Amino acid sequence: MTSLIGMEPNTVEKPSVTMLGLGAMGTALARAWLAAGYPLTVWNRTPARAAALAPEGARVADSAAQAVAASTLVVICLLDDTSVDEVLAGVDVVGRDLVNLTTSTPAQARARAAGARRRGARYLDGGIMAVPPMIGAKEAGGYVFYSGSRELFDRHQETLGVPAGTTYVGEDAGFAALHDVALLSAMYGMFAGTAHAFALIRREDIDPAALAPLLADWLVAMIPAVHQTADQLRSGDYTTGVVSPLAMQVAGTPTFLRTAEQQGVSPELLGPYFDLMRRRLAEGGGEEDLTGVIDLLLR
Ligand code: FVH
Repeated sequence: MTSLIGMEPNTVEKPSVTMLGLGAMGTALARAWLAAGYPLTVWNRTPARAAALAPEGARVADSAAQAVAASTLVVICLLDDTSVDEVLAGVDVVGRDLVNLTTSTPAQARARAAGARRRGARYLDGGIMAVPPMIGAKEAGGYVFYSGSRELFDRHQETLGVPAGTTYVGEDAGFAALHDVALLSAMYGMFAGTAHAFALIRREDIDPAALAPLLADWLVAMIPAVHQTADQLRSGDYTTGVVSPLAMQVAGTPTFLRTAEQQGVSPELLGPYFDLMRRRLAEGGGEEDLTGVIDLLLR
Protein backbone atom coordinates (compact mmCIF):
# COMPACT_ATOMS: atom_id res chain seq x y z
CA MET A 1 0.00 0.00 0.00
CA THR A 2 1.31 3.41 -0.90
CA SER A 3 2.01 5.65 2.11
CA LEU A 4 0.40 9.10 2.05
CA ILE A 5 3.00 10.47 4.46
CA GLY A 6 5.11 13.15 2.81
CA MET A 7 2.71 13.73 -0.10
CA GLU A 8 1.82 17.31 -1.09
CA PRO A 9 -1.59 18.48 0.12
CA ASN A 10 -4.27 17.95 -2.54
CA THR A 11 -4.41 21.39 -4.15
CA VAL A 12 -7.17 21.83 -6.73
CA GLU A 13 -6.11 24.16 -9.50
CA LYS A 14 -8.54 27.01 -10.11
CA PRO A 15 -9.85 27.32 -13.65
CA SER A 16 -8.59 30.23 -15.68
CA VAL A 17 -10.98 33.05 -16.54
CA THR A 18 -10.92 35.63 -19.32
CA MET A 19 -12.58 38.97 -18.71
CA LEU A 20 -13.58 41.23 -21.63
CA GLY A 21 -14.46 44.75 -20.52
CA LEU A 22 -12.95 46.57 -17.59
CA GLY A 23 -15.33 49.39 -16.85
CA ALA A 24 -16.49 49.95 -13.27
CA MET A 25 -18.25 46.58 -13.14
CA GLY A 26 -15.74 44.56 -15.19
CA THR A 27 -12.88 45.81 -13.03
CA ALA A 28 -14.74 44.89 -9.83
CA LEU A 29 -15.41 41.39 -11.19
CA ALA A 30 -11.79 40.99 -12.30
CA ARG A 31 -10.48 42.07 -8.90
CA ALA A 32 -12.71 39.53 -7.14
CA TRP A 33 -11.27 36.66 -9.21
CA LEU A 34 -7.72 37.92 -8.76
CA ALA A 35 -8.20 38.23 -5.00
CA ALA A 36 -9.50 34.65 -4.91
CA GLY A 37 -6.43 33.38 -6.76
CA TYR A 38 -7.98 32.59 -10.14
CA PRO A 39 -5.68 32.86 -13.16
CA LEU A 40 -7.19 35.81 -15.04
CA THR A 41 -6.60 37.17 -18.52
CA VAL A 42 -8.07 40.60 -19.20
CA TRP A 43 -8.74 42.76 -22.23
CA ASN A 44 -10.25 46.22 -22.51
CA ARG A 45 -10.68 48.59 -25.46
CA THR A 46 -8.76 51.28 -23.56
CA PRO A 47 -5.57 49.39 -22.67
CA ALA A 48 -4.71 51.46 -19.58
CA ARG A 49 -7.61 49.90 -17.67
CA ALA A 50 -6.24 46.42 -18.35
CA ALA A 51 -2.66 47.43 -17.57
CA ALA A 52 -3.81 48.71 -14.17
CA LEU A 53 -4.66 45.13 -13.18
CA ALA A 54 -1.29 43.64 -14.13
CA PRO A 55 0.32 44.46 -10.73
CA GLU A 56 -2.54 42.50 -9.12
CA GLY A 57 -1.67 39.42 -11.17
CA ALA A 58 -3.80 39.75 -14.31
CA ARG A 59 -2.37 38.66 -17.65
CA VAL A 60 -3.05 41.47 -20.10
CA ALA A 61 -4.02 40.42 -23.62
CA ASP A 62 -3.23 42.60 -26.62
CA SER A 63 -6.53 41.87 -28.31
CA ALA A 64 -9.96 40.46 -27.57
CA ALA A 65 -9.07 37.46 -29.77
CA GLN A 66 -5.94 36.76 -27.72
CA ALA A 67 -7.91 37.05 -24.47
CA VAL A 68 -10.63 34.68 -25.71
CA ALA A 69 -7.98 32.15 -26.75
CA ALA A 70 -6.53 32.16 -23.22
CA SER A 71 -9.40 30.51 -21.30
CA THR A 72 -12.38 28.30 -21.91
CA LEU A 73 -14.48 30.49 -19.62
CA VAL A 74 -14.89 33.95 -21.13
CA VAL A 75 -16.83 36.53 -19.11
CA ILE A 76 -18.03 39.61 -20.98
CA CYS A 77 -19.07 42.83 -19.24
CA LEU A 78 -19.30 45.68 -21.72
CA LEU A 79 -21.42 48.78 -22.01
CA ASP A 80 -24.24 47.37 -24.14
CA ASP A 81 -25.21 44.77 -26.70
CA THR A 82 -23.69 46.76 -29.58
CA SER A 83 -20.29 46.86 -27.89
CA VAL A 84 -20.46 43.07 -27.39
CA ASP A 85 -21.11 42.69 -31.13
CA GLU A 86 -18.14 44.89 -31.93
CA VAL A 87 -15.76 43.12 -29.56
CA LEU A 88 -16.70 39.57 -30.60
CA ALA A 89 -16.79 40.31 -34.36
CA GLY A 90 -14.26 38.10 -36.10
CA VAL A 91 -13.05 36.50 -32.85
CA ASP A 92 -12.79 32.69 -32.88
CA VAL A 93 -15.09 31.52 -30.07
CA VAL A 94 -15.19 27.82 -30.99
CA GLY A 95 -15.20 25.70 -27.83
CA ARG A 96 -15.51 28.71 -25.53
CA ASP A 97 -18.00 29.06 -22.67
CA LEU A 98 -19.26 32.61 -23.09
CA VAL A 99 -20.88 34.23 -20.07
CA ASN A 100 -22.29 37.62 -20.98
CA LEU A 101 -23.03 39.91 -18.05
CA THR A 102 -23.67 42.97 -20.21
CA THR A 103 -27.16 44.37 -19.63
CA SER A 104 -29.36 43.24 -22.53
CA THR A 105 -33.00 42.77 -23.42
CA PRO A 106 -34.33 39.20 -23.32
CA ALA A 107 -34.49 39.21 -27.14
CA GLN A 108 -30.86 40.30 -27.40
CA ALA A 109 -29.83 37.56 -24.95
CA ARG A 110 -31.71 34.89 -26.94
CA ALA A 111 -30.20 36.11 -30.20
CA ARG A 112 -26.74 36.08 -28.67
CA ALA A 113 -27.24 32.52 -27.39
CA ALA A 114 -28.29 31.39 -30.86
CA GLY A 115 -25.36 33.27 -32.43
CA ALA A 116 -22.90 31.68 -29.99
CA ARG A 117 -24.25 28.20 -30.84
CA ARG A 118 -23.82 28.90 -34.57
CA ARG A 119 -20.22 29.93 -33.90
CA GLY A 120 -19.43 26.78 -31.94
CA ALA A 121 -19.56 28.30 -28.45
CA ARG A 122 -21.72 27.61 -25.39
CA TYR A 123 -23.59 30.52 -23.83
CA LEU A 124 -24.91 31.71 -20.51
CA ASP A 125 -26.51 35.10 -20.02
CA GLY A 126 -26.35 37.08 -16.80
CA GLY A 127 -28.13 40.03 -15.20
CA ILE A 128 -26.19 41.68 -12.40
CA MET A 129 -28.20 42.64 -9.32
CA ALA A 130 -25.39 44.60 -7.69
CA VAL A 131 -23.38 47.78 -8.02
CA PRO A 132 -19.57 47.58 -8.25
CA PRO A 133 -18.86 48.05 -4.49
CA MET A 134 -21.05 44.98 -3.79
CA ILE A 135 -18.86 42.76 -5.98
CA GLY A 136 -16.48 40.55 -4.02
CA ALA A 137 -18.35 41.43 -0.82
CA LYS A 138 -20.76 38.54 -0.28
CA GLU A 139 -22.22 40.17 2.83
CA ALA A 140 -23.51 43.02 0.64
CA GLY A 141 -26.06 40.61 -0.81
CA GLY A 142 -25.39 41.25 -4.50
CA TYR A 143 -26.02 38.43 -6.94
CA VAL A 144 -26.26 37.65 -10.62
CA PHE A 145 -29.21 36.06 -12.44
CA TYR A 146 -28.07 33.40 -14.90
CA SER A 147 -30.02 31.72 -17.68
CA GLY A 148 -29.22 29.50 -20.61
CA SER A 149 -27.48 26.13 -20.52
CA ARG A 150 -27.99 24.52 -17.09
CA GLU A 151 -25.06 22.24 -17.75
CA LEU A 152 -22.81 25.24 -18.40
CA PHE A 153 -24.06 26.99 -15.27
CA ASP A 154 -23.39 23.91 -13.14
CA ARG A 155 -19.92 23.53 -14.63
CA HIS A 156 -18.89 27.09 -13.77
CA GLN A 157 -21.07 27.85 -10.76
CA GLU A 158 -18.21 27.80 -8.28
CA THR A 159 -16.12 30.23 -10.36
CA LEU A 160 -19.10 32.46 -11.17
CA GLY A 161 -19.98 32.53 -7.49
CA VAL A 162 -16.70 34.21 -6.52
CA PRO A 163 -17.63 37.85 -7.28
CA ALA A 164 -21.29 37.60 -6.17
CA GLY A 165 -24.08 35.15 -5.47
CA THR A 166 -25.61 33.18 -8.33
CA THR A 167 -29.29 32.62 -9.09
CA TYR A 168 -30.13 30.38 -12.05
CA VAL A 169 -33.53 31.17 -13.56
CA GLY A 170 -33.92 28.78 -16.49
CA GLU A 171 -32.76 27.32 -19.80
CA ASP A 172 -34.28 30.22 -21.76
CA ALA A 173 -31.30 32.53 -22.30
CA GLY A 174 -33.61 35.56 -22.11
CA PHE A 175 -34.80 34.87 -18.57
CA ALA A 176 -31.83 36.41 -16.73
CA ALA A 177 -32.33 39.70 -18.58
CA LEU A 178 -36.07 39.48 -18.00
CA HIS A 179 -35.66 38.96 -14.24
CA ASP A 180 -33.08 41.75 -14.13
CA VAL A 181 -35.35 44.23 -15.91
CA ALA A 182 -38.41 43.15 -13.89
CA LEU A 183 -36.67 43.82 -10.57
CA LEU A 184 -35.17 47.09 -11.76
CA SER A 185 -38.54 48.22 -13.14
CA ALA A 186 -40.10 47.66 -9.70
CA MET A 187 -37.22 49.66 -8.24
CA TYR A 188 -37.99 52.59 -10.56
CA GLY A 189 -41.64 52.45 -9.52
CA MET A 190 -40.49 52.71 -5.91
CA PHE A 191 -38.18 55.61 -6.75
CA ALA A 192 -41.06 57.33 -8.57
CA GLY A 193 -43.24 57.02 -5.47
CA THR A 194 -40.56 58.34 -3.16
CA ALA A 195 -39.86 61.24 -5.57
CA HIS A 196 -43.54 62.22 -5.35
CA ALA A 197 -43.51 61.91 -1.55
CA PHE A 198 -40.44 64.14 -1.18
CA ALA A 199 -41.91 66.65 -3.64
CA LEU A 200 -45.04 66.92 -1.48
CA ILE A 201 -43.01 68.09 1.53
CA ARG A 202 -40.35 69.99 -0.42
CA ARG A 203 -41.69 73.49 0.23
CA GLU A 204 -42.77 72.82 3.82
CA ASP A 205 -40.87 73.06 7.07
CA ILE A 206 -40.36 69.30 7.14
CA ASP A 207 -36.86 67.89 7.19
CA PRO A 208 -36.48 65.32 4.37
CA ALA A 209 -34.16 63.43 6.72
CA ALA A 210 -37.05 63.13 9.18
CA LEU A 211 -39.39 61.83 6.49
CA ALA A 212 -36.85 59.34 5.13
CA PRO A 213 -37.04 56.72 7.93
CA LEU A 214 -40.84 56.95 7.98
CA LEU A 215 -40.90 56.41 4.24
CA ALA A 216 -38.45 53.54 4.36
CA ASP A 217 -40.34 51.77 7.16
CA TRP A 218 -43.64 52.22 5.33
CA LEU A 219 -42.26 50.77 2.10
CA VAL A 220 -40.85 47.79 3.99
CA ALA A 221 -44.24 47.26 5.69
CA MET A 222 -45.92 47.19 2.27
CA ILE A 223 -43.48 44.71 0.71
CA PRO A 224 -45.43 41.53 1.68
CA ALA A 225 -48.10 42.70 -0.78
CA VAL A 226 -45.95 41.32 -3.62
CA HIS A 227 -46.52 37.78 -2.31
CA GLN A 228 -50.29 38.26 -2.18
CA THR A 229 -50.18 39.65 -5.74
CA ALA A 230 -48.28 36.56 -6.89
CA ASP A 231 -50.76 34.24 -5.15
CA GLN A 232 -53.69 36.02 -6.78
CA LEU A 233 -52.06 35.88 -10.23
CA ARG A 234 -51.51 32.13 -9.80
CA SER A 235 -55.09 31.44 -8.68
CA GLY A 236 -56.74 33.93 -11.03
CA ASP A 237 -58.87 35.11 -8.09
CA TYR A 238 -57.96 38.72 -7.31
CA THR A 239 -60.41 39.01 -4.41
CA THR A 240 -58.80 36.53 -2.00
CA GLY A 241 -57.35 38.13 1.12
CA VAL A 242 -58.28 41.67 0.07
CA VAL A 243 -58.14 44.21 2.89
CA SER A 244 -58.17 47.41 0.83
CA PRO A 245 -60.53 46.88 -2.10
CA LEU A 246 -59.95 48.78 -5.32
CA ALA A 247 -63.26 50.69 -5.01
CA MET A 248 -62.17 52.13 -1.66
CA GLN A 249 -58.73 53.00 -3.02
CA VAL A 250 -60.11 54.73 -6.12
CA ALA A 251 -62.43 56.77 -3.89
CA GLY A 252 -59.29 58.08 -2.18
CA THR A 253 -57.46 59.14 -5.33
CA PRO A 254 -58.99 62.65 -5.56
CA THR A 255 -57.51 63.35 -2.12
CA PHE A 256 -54.04 62.44 -3.41
CA LEU A 257 -54.46 64.54 -6.54
CA ARG A 258 -55.89 67.56 -4.67
CA THR A 259 -53.06 67.36 -2.12
CA ALA A 260 -50.53 67.32 -4.96
CA GLU A 261 -52.21 70.34 -6.54
CA GLN A 262 -52.27 72.23 -3.22
CA GLN A 263 -48.59 71.48 -2.69
CA GLY A 264 -47.75 72.61 -6.22
CA VAL A 265 -46.66 69.11 -7.23
CA SER A 266 -47.20 67.63 -10.67
CA PRO A 267 -49.38 64.49 -10.73
CA GLU A 268 -47.43 63.08 -13.67
CA LEU A 269 -45.94 60.17 -11.72
CA LEU A 270 -49.05 59.09 -9.80
CA GLY A 271 -51.65 60.05 -12.41
CA PRO A 272 -51.09 57.17 -14.89
CA TYR A 273 -51.35 54.57 -12.12
CA PHE A 274 -54.57 56.12 -10.82
CA ASP A 275 -55.96 56.07 -14.40
CA LEU A 276 -55.37 52.32 -14.55
CA MET A 277 -57.03 51.81 -11.15
CA ARG A 278 -60.11 53.70 -12.36
CA ARG A 279 -60.24 51.67 -15.57
CA ARG A 280 -60.17 48.40 -13.62
CA LEU A 281 -62.90 49.67 -11.32
CA ALA A 282 -65.02 50.60 -14.36
CA GLU A 283 -64.56 47.02 -15.62
CA GLY A 284 -66.05 45.68 -12.37
CA GLY A 285 -62.93 45.07 -10.29
CA GLY A 286 -64.11 47.02 -7.23
CA GLU A 287 -63.77 44.09 -4.81
CA GLU A 288 -60.29 43.19 -6.01
CA ASP A 289 -56.80 44.10 -4.88
CA LEU A 290 -54.69 46.16 -7.26
CA THR A 291 -53.72 42.95 -9.10
CA GLY A 292 -56.18 43.61 -11.93
CA VAL A 293 -54.06 46.56 -13.04
CA ILE A 294 -51.47 44.04 -14.24
CA ASP A 295 -53.91 42.65 -16.79
CA LEU A 296 -54.55 46.14 -18.13
CA LEU A 297 -50.83 46.54 -18.83
CA LEU A 298 -50.74 43.46 -21.07
CA ARG A 299 -51.13 44.53 -24.70
N1 FVH B 1 -22.06 49.86 -12.83
C1 FVH B 1 -23.26 49.57 -12.39
O1 FVH B 1 -23.72 50.07 -11.37
C2 FVH B 1 -24.18 48.59 -13.11
C3 FVH B 1 -24.72 47.54 -12.18
C4 FVH B 1 -25.59 46.52 -12.88
C5 FVH B 1 -24.97 46.01 -14.17
N2 FVH B 1 -24.48 47.10 -14.98
C6 FVH B 1 -24.12 46.69 -16.34
O2 FVH B 1 -22.78 46.21 -16.45
C7 FVH B 1 -22.28 46.52 -17.74
C8 FVH B 1 -20.95 47.27 -17.61
O3 FVH B 1 -21.17 48.37 -16.78
P1 FVH B 1 -19.96 49.24 -16.25
O4 FVH B 1 -20.40 49.90 -14.99
O5 FVH B 1 -18.72 48.45 -16.20
O6 FVH B 1 -19.87 50.34 -17.43
P2 FVH B 1 -18.68 51.32 -17.77
O7 FVH B 1 -17.90 51.66 -16.55
O8 FVH B 1 -19.28 52.44 -18.53
O9 FVH B 1 -17.74 50.46 -18.74
C9 FVH B 1 -18.13 50.12 -20.04
C10 FVH B 1 -17.16 49.13 -20.62
O10 FVH B 1 -17.55 48.84 -21.96
C11 FVH B 1 -16.44 49.15 -22.82
N3 FVH B 1 -16.95 49.58 -24.11
C12 FVH B 1 -17.93 50.47 -24.36
N4 FVH B 1 -18.15 50.55 -25.70
C13 FVH B 1 -17.29 49.71 -26.28
C14 FVH B 1 -17.03 49.34 -27.62
N5 FVH B 1 -17.73 49.87 -28.62
N6 FVH B 1 -16.06 48.43 -27.87
C15 FVH B 1 -15.36 47.87 -26.85
N7 FVH B 1 -15.55 48.17 -25.55
C16 FVH B 1 -16.51 49.07 -25.28
C17 FVH B 1 -15.67 50.22 -22.09
O11 FVH B 1 -14.37 50.26 -22.62
P3 FVH B 1 -13.46 51.59 -22.43
O12 FVH B 1 -14.39 52.78 -22.53
O13 FVH B 1 -12.78 51.48 -21.11
O14 FVH B 1 -12.52 51.54 -23.59
C18 FVH B 1 -15.73 49.68 -20.67
O15 FVH B 1 -14.84 48.61 -20.50
C19 FVH B 1 -23.33 47.38 -18.45
O16 FVH B 1 -24.06 46.58 -19.35
C20 FVH B 1 -24.22 47.85 -17.31
O17 FVH B 1 -25.54 48.08 -17.70
C21 FVH B 1 -23.51 47.96 -14.33
